[in-house]
Amino acid sequence: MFYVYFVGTAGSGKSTLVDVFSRWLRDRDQDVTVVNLDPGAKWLPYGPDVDVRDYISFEKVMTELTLGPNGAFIACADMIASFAERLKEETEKDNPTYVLVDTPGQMELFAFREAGRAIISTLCSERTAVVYLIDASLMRKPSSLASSLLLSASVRFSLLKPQVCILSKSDLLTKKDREIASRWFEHIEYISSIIGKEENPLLGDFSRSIMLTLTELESLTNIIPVSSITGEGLDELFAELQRIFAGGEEEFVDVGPFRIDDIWY
Ligand SMILES: Nc1nc2c(ncn2[C@@H]2O[C@H](COP(=O)(O)OP(=O)(O)OP(=O)(O)O)[C@@H](O)[C@H]2O)c(=O)[nH]1
Ligand SMILES: [Mg+2]
Repeated sequence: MFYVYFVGTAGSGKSTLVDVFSRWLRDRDQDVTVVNLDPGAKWLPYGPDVDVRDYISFEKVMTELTLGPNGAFIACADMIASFAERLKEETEKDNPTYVLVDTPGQMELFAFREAGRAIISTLCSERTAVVYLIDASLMRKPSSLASSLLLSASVRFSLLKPQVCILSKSDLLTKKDREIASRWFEHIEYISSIIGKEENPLLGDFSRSIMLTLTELESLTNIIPVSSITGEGLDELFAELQRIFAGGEEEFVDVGPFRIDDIWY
């Protein structure tokens, strides 16, 4: 059983890709279970096999705990972790080969809180990969791509799982966008020269520093352009996941939850 979590900023195309990729896999005779972890989802493009909304009502959490939407989302995120064992049982019931997990629009609730890591480790700590979506609309400037890559690296360091970075909604990419994305990794000098031309010199310096830091951290990996509309990149995404699950990418060593004692003693 292989778990794939789709993570990305709000509206980056996670749910649509989970829908399209699950159908793509099923067309290739793969057994797939789709899990929705977004308690606030009003509508989903797919019918989830396992749905966190069966356990938690976002509206109820808001009214009963008299919380605003952000507070309610945080409360829900922590509650989901306490249902993780039940979600796992439900997910494993049909013994699927692939489990595709759609995560909440408020990415930080899943990626940067302890609850997200707890859910991942309860469902299945090994044989897990993260697909990180960078919205193609953030590709308008090299500096936007730089900050998106930094966010992607933050998610990687927070969740400590092998990660595939994709440029979602690739049907919206211009020829120039594609050129920048494809050459980002190959020709650092070329990209530095593009960034240097940005109007605000501070942005240029900032982006260049981010890029060099990511290079040092070996966090610059290939970005796969993927479109849920044209189907571009789905085969490449699948191949990359296969490579990870076949053991092609080393996992970070998971040192478990952070404890303050670790610093002092
Ligand atoms: N052009 C284009 N639009 C897309 C693609 N994928 C998704 N969209 C559109 O982008 C919008 C957001 O898509 P969702 O799949 O709901 O994104 P999401 O990341 O699940 O959104 P949240 O859960 O609210 O964070 C919708 O209007 C989709 O139709 C794509 O590949 N190409
Ligand atoms: Mg969604």
